[in-house]
Amino acid sequence: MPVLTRRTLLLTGAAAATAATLPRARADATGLAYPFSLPALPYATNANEPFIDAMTMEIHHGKHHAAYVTNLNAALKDYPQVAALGLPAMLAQLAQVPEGIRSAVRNNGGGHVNHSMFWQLMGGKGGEPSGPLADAVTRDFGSFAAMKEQFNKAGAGRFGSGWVMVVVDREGKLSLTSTPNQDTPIMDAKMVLFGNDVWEHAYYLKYQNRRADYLAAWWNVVDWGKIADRYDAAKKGALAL
Ligand code: MN3
Repeated sequence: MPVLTRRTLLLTGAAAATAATLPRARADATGLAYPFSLPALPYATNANEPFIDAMTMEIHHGKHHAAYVTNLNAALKDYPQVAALGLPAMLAQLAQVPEGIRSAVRNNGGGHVNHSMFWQLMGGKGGEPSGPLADAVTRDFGSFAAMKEQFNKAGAGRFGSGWVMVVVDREGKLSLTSTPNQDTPIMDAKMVLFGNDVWEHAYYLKYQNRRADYLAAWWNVVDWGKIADRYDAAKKGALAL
């Protein structure tokens, strides 16, 4: 096993300069420090009905997300120096994670951060953002409607499984991206403002093959207050995941 330390990981490689600006994971209720844990849903499993049904939430959170956490902990069991980095730093420096566990960290670590983010943004009433976030949406996408249209198109166009996300930089500039599988923009040292899961497990029980219908319905459960808080945190460099 290569001898990796937080210092050598942070000081080596092309991603080091940007990765060093990412916040460290904290050993708190977010479950983002080793041993990683499944964060509780911040609402009841039926809170997003009728748009997302309770059984989908139960399986998605209690089985799929839980499996990412279990598998990530198992992968890191014999790699305490990697585990000690915390997830954002680990994902931002994947090339330096030992090859034998790199895929497991990528898939399960990505799955853990993506879902931990995803649960936070739902349980809301939809509508539209307000304040500085609304201004940024208009500036960077043209309008709120244009952002939704581009987001839904990117989500529908993601072949197979993955995510559609809006990323934000330290200046508050927004842009759209889509990632395969459980990859996250954190792997490219970018901050995720919000995103939607377009894996079939996120919608198949209710929507079957109609991903576009799921994407359209999802906006009804978005909590724009939570996303506005993430926007403020991102501009301060204080977004935990
Ligand atoms: Mn999922």
